[in-house]
Amino acid sequence: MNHDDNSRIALFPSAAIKSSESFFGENNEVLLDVRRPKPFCGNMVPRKTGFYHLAGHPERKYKFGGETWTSEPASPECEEVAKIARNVLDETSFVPTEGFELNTVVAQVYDGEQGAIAWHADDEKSMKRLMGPEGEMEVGPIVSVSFGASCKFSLRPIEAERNEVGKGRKRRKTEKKLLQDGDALVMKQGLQERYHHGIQKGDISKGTRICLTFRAQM
Ligand SMILES: O=C(O)CCC(=O)C(=O)O
Repeated sequence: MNHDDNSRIALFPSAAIKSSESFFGENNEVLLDVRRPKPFCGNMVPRKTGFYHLAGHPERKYKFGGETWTSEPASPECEEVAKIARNVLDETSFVPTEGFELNTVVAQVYDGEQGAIAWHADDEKSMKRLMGPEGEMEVGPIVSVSFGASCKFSLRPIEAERNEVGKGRKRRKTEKKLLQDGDALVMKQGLQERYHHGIQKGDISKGTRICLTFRAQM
């Protein structure tokens, strides 16, 4: 599969060649169990979130911003996208590791240009961790598949880097990746410990965007 790979992420353009309408119906009615998180600092959260477990796996919990979601069984459409996510992961440099399986899905539904998700890492305690090259445990790879409106996905190091020019002034360089309908993105093992990701306000185009993120949870 054609993809753009670097040490942190791999992007697979059009991995889900069926459009969002054929996966989710014209009104995305298959993702009925999404809910808007509680207001944060008095502000409405500009997206809705759902959480599902894949076939053959038990119910699990997802925590974000002090809130907990209990998984529902994934819809057949989600299961279909899960196959794509697993295929995509097989195409990366990830070596299949015993006991590591994508088993849950976080769905984010963004209402167009106001949609956003704050800087964060998917590093909850429940995430399955694998041994890293230096002997430390790291969150395993995570695969997201985007549908509908396009967005710029932002990534920046958690630790500030020394700015050689600015004599010790610190900078954190933000990298942005364009994600379009049907694109899959792999956040590789070890990324969550070193980088935050998010989508900034104004970085989603008009229309609804759905992102399904496939994770391995304990
Ligand atoms: O919508 C996206 O592409 C990112 C979603 C995300 O970061 C998350 O669900 O934790």
